[in-house]
Amino acid sequence: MSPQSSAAFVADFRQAAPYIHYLSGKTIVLAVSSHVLLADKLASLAKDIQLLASLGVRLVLVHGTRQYLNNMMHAAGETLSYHRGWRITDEATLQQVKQACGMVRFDIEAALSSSPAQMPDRNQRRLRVASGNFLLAKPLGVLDGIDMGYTGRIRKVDAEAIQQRLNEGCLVLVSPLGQSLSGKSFNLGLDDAAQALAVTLKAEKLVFLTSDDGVRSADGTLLNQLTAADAQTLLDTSAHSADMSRMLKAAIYVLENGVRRAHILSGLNDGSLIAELFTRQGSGTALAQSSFMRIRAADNRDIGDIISLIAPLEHAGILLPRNREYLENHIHEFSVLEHDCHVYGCVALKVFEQQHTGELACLVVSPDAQDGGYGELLLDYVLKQAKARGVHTLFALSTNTGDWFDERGFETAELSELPPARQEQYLQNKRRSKIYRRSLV
Ligand code: 1C4
Repeated sequence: MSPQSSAAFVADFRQAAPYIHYLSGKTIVLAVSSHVLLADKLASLAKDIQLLASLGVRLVLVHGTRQYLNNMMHAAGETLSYHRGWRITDEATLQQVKQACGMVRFDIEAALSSSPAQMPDRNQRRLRVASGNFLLAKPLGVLDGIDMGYTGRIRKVDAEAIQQRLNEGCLVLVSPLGQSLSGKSFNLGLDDAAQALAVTLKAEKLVFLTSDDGVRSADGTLLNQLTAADAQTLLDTSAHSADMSRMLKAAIYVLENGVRRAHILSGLNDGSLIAELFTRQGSGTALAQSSFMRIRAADNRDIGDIISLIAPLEHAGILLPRNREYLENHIHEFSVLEHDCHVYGCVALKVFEQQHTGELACLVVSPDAQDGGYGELLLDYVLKQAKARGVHTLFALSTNTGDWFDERGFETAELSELPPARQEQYLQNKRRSKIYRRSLV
């Protein structure tokens, strides 16, 4: 490996590491559209799914059938009928749906049975697939005078049975068919089944793998991240395909019902699932109930992350040394910036109440997230915090970040302007840091 590609690999691996840790033991529902399954992408998708399983992700895969059905109906010279976006399933169509489900299941099971290259012991660690009567259905009934036949809605998800299979290390494969208590089968919508599974299983994520790259704005720009409120506005204000509207509605529903993230991405691009789950920029659209980035007060659970951020800079002499004990005693002064559940930055505000002054200290943004404005956001946050606490002058001491403060409204100050306790510490540590001041009044 060349030094350049080795450095790129190390950077990518470092970026992925927190996501690997975070997803291990979590449940993800993958809703795979039939467009993807029919586009010869199953083999590469199966490799990515096996990789996820090998990292300890609990996987439930629910598949679509529409393209298979369309092909079968086309070959028979027939067409499918829809009403209000729902397929009308008569007796003959139900037989076709069952056939399509059978074909898709066998194809998926075969693809997932191939020996994954990344498994150390190829025979023992083969991914096992479990299927079953996990979805209890009820008929949709008569809509606007039209008998929807064997089109159904979810009545109940047998979460206990699915969890049992997941605990055994299986991937659970679910077809969009449900059974009623009277012993009949009903055809279900992929989005309907996927959202019910994600909510009932308290999944971490619902991921739609589709033929679209993700969600696009009215001007066609691919949107990497959306809040549920943004997604609702998009649904209300711009036109989308029927499939995209259904996925967006399902995404909003699951986010409102406890699922942390929904993702809509292309299943046609090789590796898109891995890029979406293990990189900050993703490959499609990630949706969350509220903003992905937030700055919040730190607590003791953040100490490990803060140490990881500051340790290299302490060794380089850029920051003052702060050990775990110090952090435990002063954690109330710290704030952290987190994006998508990972801590990417920290800052502390020390207030000297008698002098109405404060010090912005321990300001760090993780090297893989620098130059993206996080430093500025942390500064703004501390400025607001300081004002709210009656600080008139905010200081920052630095050996090498003077220009950064200069460009953000700070000016140089004298040692004598610092509160006496801070002057004493300054003289003791002999760092001869530059002192910067910004007036807040
Ligand atoms: N000097 C000048 N400009 C800098 C710079 C530097 N050292 N580092 C980055 N920039 C520029 C970038 O080139 C970029 O410029 P551009 O492209 O916009 O023209 C811009 O800043 C990026 O701004 P941003 O808002 O995206 O900023 P981030 O990259 O997100 O974060 C940090 C900026 C400086 C926070 C980040 O680069 C970082 O973490 N650096 C390493 C740690 C560091 O230097 N922190 C500043 C500490 S000063 C210490 C303490 O322990 O309390 C020491 C106290 C003492 O007694 O000596 C502090 C406060 O923590 N003090």
